[in-house]
Amino acid sequence: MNTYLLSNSAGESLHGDGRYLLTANDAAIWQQHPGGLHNAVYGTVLRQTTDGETGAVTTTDIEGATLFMRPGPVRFPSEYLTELREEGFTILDNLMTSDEVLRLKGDVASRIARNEQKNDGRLGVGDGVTWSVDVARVVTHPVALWLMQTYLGTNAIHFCHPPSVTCMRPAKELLGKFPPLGWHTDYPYHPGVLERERWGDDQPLGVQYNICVDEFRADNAATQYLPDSFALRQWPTEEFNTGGTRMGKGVHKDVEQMTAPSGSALVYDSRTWHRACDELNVSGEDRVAILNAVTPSWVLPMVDKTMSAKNYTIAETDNRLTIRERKDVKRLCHAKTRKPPKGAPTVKHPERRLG
Ligand SMILES: O=C(O)CCC(=O)C(=O)O
Repeated sequence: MNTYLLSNSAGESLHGDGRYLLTANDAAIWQQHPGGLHNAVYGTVLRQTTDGETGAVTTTDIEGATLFMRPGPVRFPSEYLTELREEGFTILDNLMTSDEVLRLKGDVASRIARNEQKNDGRLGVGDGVTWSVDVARVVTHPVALWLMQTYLGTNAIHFCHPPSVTCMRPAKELLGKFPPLGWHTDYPYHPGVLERERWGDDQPLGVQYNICVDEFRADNAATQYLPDSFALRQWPTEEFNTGGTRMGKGVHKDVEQMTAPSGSALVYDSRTWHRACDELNVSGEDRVAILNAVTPSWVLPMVDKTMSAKNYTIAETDNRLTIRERKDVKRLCHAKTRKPPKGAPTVKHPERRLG
């Protein structure tokens, strides 16, 4: 289904009951009907007028307010949540428009133009929110935030490292090889970080939000994963990390790849066994993605975020965001870690590396 999100100039999402909220649930999803924009949850109908000059922005009159319209997800947010709860993984689609994708890919290409590593593996392209409005906008997407907050059982969430734009270079030396290792679960489900006995808690402590700027395909190293492995509640076994990954064979017989359209995101429980499979980028092209490790905001981040917060104070991206997006960048990327609630699991000093 074609859906839309409507927001006010502050960037808050209009819900069918007339409320503007910071995140977007089912009631923030609008569909085009002959009489106007229809809200399936409340039955509300809004008349709309299109801006004839740009054709890009449609405004709708609700009690005199001007609203901005952008494409919404294909399904209702609650459907992604159900899938995430049942399967530990969902693909949240339509988070970036094709214009945003093109612009971001151009920005990434110019930032890495002089990098010597042209093949075999991922390049980190740094703290995206400081140089790209498109990165800041997609990491604060209101449906994604609703989904992750609801899954983690708290509105107080944060990112455990600055949003990390990565570029997977085409394989060359690695072509046809089966490198060992790489299987892991994501932060805070790292050995020595979270008490082992708490990995099985029903309330998850981490969700990964990896935005596929490029389409993730089998031929450009879409992330490998073991379906349903989030339910194992343990670090991958040694044999999983031995002797290279041959999908469909031996211990890796059930391994699949997380294929997803450009502009969508892989959202998975951080306990999912998965691996960056550099050797499978046989496309001859770069594969761009934005990685985010998301937890309740009392969980210690993986890296010290103070320098990133400092850099952001002079970033010109901030002026181009809505008030709501700015506040979200601040709380997700730059705010201090909160105190743990009573009874919270102990999270030890994290390893200083990306998962
Ligand atoms: O880039 C990839 O395909 C893998 C990403 C990953 O391993 C992670 O986010 O932990």
